[in-house]
Amino acid sequence: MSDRRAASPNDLAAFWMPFTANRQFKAAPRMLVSAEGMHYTAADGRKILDGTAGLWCVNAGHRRPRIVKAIAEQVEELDYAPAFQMGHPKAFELASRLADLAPEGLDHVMFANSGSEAVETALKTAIAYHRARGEGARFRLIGRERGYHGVNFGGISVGGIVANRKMFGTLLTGVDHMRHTHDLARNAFTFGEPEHGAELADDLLRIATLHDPSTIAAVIVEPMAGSTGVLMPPKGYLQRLREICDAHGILLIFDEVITGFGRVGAPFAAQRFGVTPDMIVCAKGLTNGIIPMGAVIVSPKIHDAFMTGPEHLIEFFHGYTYSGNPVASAAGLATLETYKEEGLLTRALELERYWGEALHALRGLPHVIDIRNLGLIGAVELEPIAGKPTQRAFSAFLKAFEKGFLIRTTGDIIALSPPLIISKDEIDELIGGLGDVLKTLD
Ligand code: PXG
Ligand code: PLP
Repeated sequence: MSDRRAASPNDLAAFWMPFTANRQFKAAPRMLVSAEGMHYTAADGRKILDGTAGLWCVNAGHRRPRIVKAIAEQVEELDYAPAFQMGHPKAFELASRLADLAPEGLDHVMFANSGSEAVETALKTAIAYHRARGEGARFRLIGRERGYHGVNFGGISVGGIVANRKMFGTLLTGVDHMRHTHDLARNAFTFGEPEHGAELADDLLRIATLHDPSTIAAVIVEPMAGSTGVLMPPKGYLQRLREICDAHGILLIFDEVITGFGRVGAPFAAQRFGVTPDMIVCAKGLTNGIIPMGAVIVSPKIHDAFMTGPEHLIEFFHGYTYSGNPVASAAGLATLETYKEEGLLTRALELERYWGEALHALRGLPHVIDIRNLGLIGAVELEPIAGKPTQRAFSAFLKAFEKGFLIRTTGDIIALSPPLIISKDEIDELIGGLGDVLKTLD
């Protein structure tokens, strides 16, 4: 090692941080040094109430003993096993548990190491599935405006967040986008699913007609669009998408990276909304955020289409060095046990009314133009400062951190998604604190 390390102790420059205003952060760093349950501890010793479950992932709260122990024991026993042409028991066990948890009809699991990788896996599987069954002309992928599907090339191509796309050239070809469903004029301040907008699903029909439905492989949507600012599905919208896909042989992929694992009061949003897709993409809450892991849960029709040809040949040329990694698998199993033991996968439904009413009580505070809620998700949309979009919400984020709680902002939308273990008192503390911050905004 060179002595460069000694020359720059704790230098913040080397780490080019993801999705961060690096210069602003490094001028006034916000460091978290430990965590337990509903709280972080900041570098200055303050306790910070976690209003966002980390980045929508720590659904069972922080540093849960069962999960920590499972990881420690797994490292002692088997640190790594090759993912290709070899196996280890826990990956199979976790796949089985995930299949049990998923809606009926989704029962095979592929593993990845993040939501972004799981998205790529699902998109490739969709195109390859059609080709495997002799419909290679179905290559188009349809996403949606304001969709977020991670940051890899497939995901940003079907995604619809302009800032995540515009710097990166031509992206994938053969992609089109439906309109988003956000409609403040008709749906502002709705409690739960909005009444208006099911007809926006017919945009899929328009696009399918334009390209001819026989060229479309799959549609990918977030059942509830999280990253883009919490956009709820209008009543009947997802059902309508399912019907159109069925009528035209198009696969429906739900990206449940955020909505999976109890966030909307059921194991998956598919169950909450009563619509079964052909594939579910998940990550984040799969391991309670502790070890990176993603997964794609697929229907037997998709899996079986690949299980042809000579048995000694690889059926699908796709996978990652760390697909089903032993430590991640152990974390996943312990996480699912924790969710089950504590009833966390349905707890958001039990708290939905209390949570939603607390949130909607912020109506009328300065700059608030919408409040929306579902399960243990909430959003407060602010009127942007003229000519300075994002600044008002970001200043709320900074003030909240100063006051001891963590929120997320995207554009001028404040998003809340606390760990599913949150108590009613902590809901009052979080939303009361947010109200106090909103009153002080310019
Ligand atoms: N799909 C969806 C629907 C997501 O929400 C990804 C894919 C990508 O997952 P990875 O693990 O590659 O990040 C996501 C991730 C936020 C926020 O604050 C949201 C995400 C990630 C970071 C921050 O809204 N979503
Ligand atoms: N790049 C190189 C040179 C590799 O050898 C590999 C994997 O073997 C990868 C990228 C992909 O890495 P991963 O399997 O971790 O996604």
